[in-house]
Amino acid sequence: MSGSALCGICWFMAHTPSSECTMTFTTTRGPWGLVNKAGVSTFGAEELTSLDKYKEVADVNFWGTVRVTKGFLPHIRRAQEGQTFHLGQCPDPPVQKNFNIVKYLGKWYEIEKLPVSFEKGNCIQANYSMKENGKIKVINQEILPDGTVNQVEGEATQANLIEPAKLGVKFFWLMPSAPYWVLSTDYDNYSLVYSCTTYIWLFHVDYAWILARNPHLPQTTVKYLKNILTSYNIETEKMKATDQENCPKVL
Ligand SMILES: *[C@@H]1O[C@H](CO)[C@@H](O)[C@H](O)[C@H]1NC(C)=O
Ligand SMILES: CC(=O)N[C@H]1CO[C@H](CO)[C@@H](O)[C@@H]1O
Repeated sequence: MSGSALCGICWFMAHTPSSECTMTFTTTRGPWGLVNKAGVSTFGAEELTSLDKYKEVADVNFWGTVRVTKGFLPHIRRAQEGQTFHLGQCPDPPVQKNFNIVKYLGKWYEIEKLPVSFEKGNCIQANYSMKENGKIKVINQEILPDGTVNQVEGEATQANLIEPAKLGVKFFWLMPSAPYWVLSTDYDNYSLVYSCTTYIWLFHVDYAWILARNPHLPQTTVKYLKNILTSYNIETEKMKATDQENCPKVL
């Protein structure tokens, strides 16, 4: 969910600062997007910092926002664990040059991702294919802990042909498009995908995925891709491997 999508909520809370409202969001687990019903994000250490800290980062005009944010925190805290949450707006790392969407289509396996969700699906795979309307069909599949297959279909678009590696992906028509930026790919072996969401102008949450054409990717490649993230000041410590062992052939 993007910052703009939260505006209605901000407005509501700004105008009713002491109100208790329980909000449930249907959100996707990043652009990789397996649907879950959770809150929006987890707030970590920053949540414990004083209001003065927010004062430093926020313009005076943003005070309403800060108050809203503080009021908002309890509602979103119970959401996904382990998300990488930072003060400030999203970074703007460079993306894959001369990105070729056609070479990128097909099947990808999720090797590692940031953040970890408490929902531990495994065998997470995606299949990208071209639609007649020029958009990209996205099919994500995972095996849930109870053994059932969860499949979600979405649509990706290249919003800006000057930077074709910056895609947007959505899984429901009313959901705002989430960024899906291909930072680096060789098309045949690996892809490094980054996404970031700014919440209420003050915070951002990083998402990153290492994908591969095979269920396994050499550690040297994984390390190479993590170093790219690190070089853009994107934390990789919380990345977790996706289990791709003993996956059924149906996927
Ligand atoms: C990917 O999706 C396309 C279009 O739905 C389909 O034709 C193709 O067989 C799929 N590929 C795999 C590997 O599932
Ligand atoms: C470095 C590496 O693993 N390269 C491989 C990428 O994929 C192509 C096509 O499958 C292989 O030929 C390369 O060896």
